[in-house]
Amino acid sequence: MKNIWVIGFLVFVVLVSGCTSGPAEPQQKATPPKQTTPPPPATAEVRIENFMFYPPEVVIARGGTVKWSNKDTDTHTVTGGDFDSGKLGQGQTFSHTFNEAGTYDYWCTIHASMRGKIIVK
Ligand SMILES: [Cu+2]
Repeated sequence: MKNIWVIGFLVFVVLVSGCTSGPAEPQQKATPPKQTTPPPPATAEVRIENFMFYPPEVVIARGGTVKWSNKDTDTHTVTGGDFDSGKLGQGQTFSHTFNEAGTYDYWCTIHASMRGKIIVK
């Protein structure tokens, strides 16, 4: 009767070693869950309202266009290092396309406290 156990043990050893030392199969590596961060949008809109740019920070894809709309009755500008809307009256809009990745700070030349940022990825 003891032999049954020995044979069983041997079978077990063979099975286990067969599993671990068999032909190398492509290893199924446990991949971490894919990041589901959506790509930045190609366009974005910024409202100029109550002497603020909203949202104050916008992320867009490279080659994307941002459109600003002045909702205030006061005149504002959208002015950055290499773009300038000039004076925007109430209801006027300005669009700029960003072809280079980077961070673009901009402001209103009339109201020093008005600042915004475009991040191009
Ligand atoms: Cu302004």
